[in-house]
Amino acid sequence: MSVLKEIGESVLGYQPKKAEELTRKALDEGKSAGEILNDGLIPAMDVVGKKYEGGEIYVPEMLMAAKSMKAALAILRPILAETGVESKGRVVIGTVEGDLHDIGQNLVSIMFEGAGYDVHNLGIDNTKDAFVEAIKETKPHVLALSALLTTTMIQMPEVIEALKGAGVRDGVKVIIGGAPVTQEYADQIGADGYAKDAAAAVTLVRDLLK
Ligand code: B1M
Repeated sequence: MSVLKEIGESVLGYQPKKAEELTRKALDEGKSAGEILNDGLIPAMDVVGKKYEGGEIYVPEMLMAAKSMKAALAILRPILAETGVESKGRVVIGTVEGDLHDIGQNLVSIMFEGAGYDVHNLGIDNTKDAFVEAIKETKPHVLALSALLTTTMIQMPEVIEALKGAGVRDGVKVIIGGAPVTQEYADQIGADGYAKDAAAAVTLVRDLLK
């Protein structure tokens, strides 16, 4: 079995320690961080999602799979973020209120760091007021909102309205992402852009700040 497949199996087997060891092994074998992510970790998380959806596994298993993914990501973070370039701009990122899924947004955050942006990661479950406060304090060029649930994506327009109410909407580009979110939704709620994944988020921000 290839080491990338083994990494996927360690996520599916809920083995954080093994995921960590295998990630180091894959790097030693010359695999790139991108290959480990795109051909090992992310497809495994997709399988985990499908198993959950099909009632084959429950939240504790999903959490252990997430832990395994995070253990591997901790090793990949410095490699993905390796950069010598000066800051290209400031980005504030966070999941919206009620949303506890942080793996994807951490990945987006790492990719921004790697592309030379200053990132303020607010973590999970941010109220609209927390976003407004962060915008006032940090004065970012971009606010990136993440939501993984159909029940939490509806917080995104609330955040945009709160920014307008606080008079800070015009000074910041708002972009959105996360599995249930689409370009159509971004247009509908008046966001400045939508990115389907971490790489697309970097391209989007580069284009928006041109
Ligand atoms: Co949750 N969960 N979960 N979960 N979970 C999903 C999202 C789900 C699709 C599973 C399923 O049913 N198939 C489903 C959502 C259904 C829906 O609403 N449509 C679901 C559910 C239902 C739930 C609970 C309600 C379960 C329950 O308690 N009954 C609960 C809700 C908790 C809450 O948030 N309030 C819950 C809980 C959890 C755990 C805590 C156990 C755990 C999260 C742990 C953590 O993140 N620390 C978890 C996990 C792990 C998942 C799955 C399996 C994996 C998510 C993940 O990390 N993917 C997920 C199923 C799936 O996605 N396959 C599922 C890997 C990650 C790299 O991808 O997050 O999509 P992703 O991020 C991508 C893009 O979306 C994009 O770029 C990222 C990288 O390329 N992106 C952005 C994300 N944010 C962006 C921001 C941007 C741009 C791009 O800024 C502009």
